Amino acid sequence: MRGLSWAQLCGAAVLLLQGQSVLSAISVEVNSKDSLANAGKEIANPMMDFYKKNQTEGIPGKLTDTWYIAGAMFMTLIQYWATSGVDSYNKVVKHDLMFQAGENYDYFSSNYSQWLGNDDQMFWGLATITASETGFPEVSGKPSWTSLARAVFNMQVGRWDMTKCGGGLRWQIWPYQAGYTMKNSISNGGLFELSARLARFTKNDTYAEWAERIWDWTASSPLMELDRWWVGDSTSNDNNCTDPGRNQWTYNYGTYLSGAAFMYNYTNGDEKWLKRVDGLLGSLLATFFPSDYGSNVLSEAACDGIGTCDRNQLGFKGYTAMWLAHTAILVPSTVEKITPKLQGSALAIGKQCSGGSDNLCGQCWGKTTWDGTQGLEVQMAALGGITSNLMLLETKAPQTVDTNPDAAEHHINNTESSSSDPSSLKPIETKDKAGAWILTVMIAAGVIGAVGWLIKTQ
Ligand SMILES: *[C@@H]1O[C@H](CO)[C@@H](O)[C@H](O)[C@H]1NC(C)=O
Ligand SMILES: *[C@@H]1O[C@H](CO)[C@@H](O)[C@H](O)[C@H]1NC(C)=O
Ligand SMILES: *[C@@H]1O[C@H](CO)[C@@H](O)[C@H](O)[C@H]1NC(C)=O
Ligand SMILES: *[C@@H]1O[C@H](CO)[C@@H](O)[C@H](O)[C@H]1NC(C)=O
Ligand SMILES: *[C@@H]1O[C@H](CO)[C@@H](O)[C@H](O)[C@H]1NC(C)=O
Ligand SMILES: CC(=O)N[C@H]1CO[C@H](CO)[C@@H](O)[C@@H]1O
Repeated sequence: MRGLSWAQLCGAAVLLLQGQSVLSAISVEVNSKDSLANAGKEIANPMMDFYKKNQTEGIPGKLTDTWYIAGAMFMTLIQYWATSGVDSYNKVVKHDLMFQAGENYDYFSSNYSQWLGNDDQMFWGLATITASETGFPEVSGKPSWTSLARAVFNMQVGRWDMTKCGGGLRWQIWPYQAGYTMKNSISNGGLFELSARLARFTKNDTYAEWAERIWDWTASSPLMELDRWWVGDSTSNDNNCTDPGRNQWTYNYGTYLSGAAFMYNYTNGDEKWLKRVDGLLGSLLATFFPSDYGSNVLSEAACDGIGTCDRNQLGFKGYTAMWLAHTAILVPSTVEKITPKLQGSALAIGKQCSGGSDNLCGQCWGKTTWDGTQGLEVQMAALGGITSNLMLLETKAPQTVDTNPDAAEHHINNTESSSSDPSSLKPIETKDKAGAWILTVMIAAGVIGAVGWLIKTQ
């Protein structure tokens, strides 16, 4: 049979595929601010619809069954506004981000504090330092965004735990929660990143000293292996933190990488931090840009290809993309490595966001058609991926107090930080574990009131 050649057939198939994706995908030109800003809007609009529908408690900034995700979403929206100029979401972000600071302006409202982990509170800290770095408008009559970030920092370093594993932050805050017996990377890496960003923004060395301390402890623990720049997920306090949880997540690498990038820039180019940036960047790129998707598309490799990411995991790629962009900006020698990876990811996001009539995004950016997932978290991740490319086009580096004096740090009085001073807690010995457990719960109850029932049930 003579007819169409293979080349013609393939050409026809490609045309057909391209035709389909053009019809239903979001158009993305990686070197055009306008194109990226528009793509961001197309992604953020449905995200905000999910946000409204999900505020089922009717409380601003409180999503059903989760608290930190709204904070992570505000972080993403602030970065998007700063680089796109699209300010249509600012009013709600400004109001709801401040609202959730709570009665003590420390993102530890008694509504939620009895079940929060350190990583939950940390995300709000990152949202507020992002506000300071981008010059997001302050709320008059309220503490500056930096002051809120500082309150989170101060509470968290107050929980630095010398009773197990020579230091580190526990995952959970209260002994009655299972994660209290673990130290994990996102809590420690998140506080490391927050410290580094506070240091660079405020130029206050207290934060830099803590960044050094958190890095050094992490590197001495099984959470990080420096010889291969490997970051694990968690480690158990029993056995003195000798066993790492081996799951690989983008955002664990992202926090340590971006924190190291802020420290490199803050120290005006300390070689020590450059080595850490280069090491972690190498392993992040090797681990999370799989060749299956052409090596330039970010993947939550443990779950997005098989479609099993949980609600939390769906969001990680967006944060990681923005932290990669920070790295490219603050450590100029990395820009050539990072740019093609973020550009490839944005192009892939354009194709993946092709679900339904309003181009909903799915979870696996490496797949060229919508994979069927929908919700606030996948929209947020896609917005982060687009925003990371806007950040690369932005000529202004993250600000400091010199250019944004309105966001200077101030002290906020709050009662919890003094009463949770860890030096007032004795190390818990095995023999008096139960007694100490109840004592600690009582201290907790004294602080937050809401856990009184736990003692009664003993
Ligand atoms: C705490 O819960 C109360 C009662 O539902 C609500 O009115 C208040 O707005 C909540 N505060 C925060 C910070 O979520
Ligand atoms: C526990 O680990 C820390 C560092 O991770 C170390 O400094 C300490 O000596 C260890 N303690 C024991 C009893 O092994
Ligand atoms: C630096 O930050 C620490 C921690 O928030 C604070 O206690 C100290 O007062 C700050 N120093 C200055 C000069 O603001
Ligand atoms: C810090 O970041 C700025 C902004 O991108 C950059 O111009 C500067 O070169 C960086 N500093 C170092 C030491 O690389
Ligand atoms: C903070 O607490 C200190 C000591 O209790 C007090 O002197 C100061 O006035 C308080 N500041 C504010 C703003 O409430
Ligand atoms: C009412 C509503 O939209 N609920 C959604 C809140 O968000 C979760 C996670 O994305 C969805 O599973 C719910 O359907």
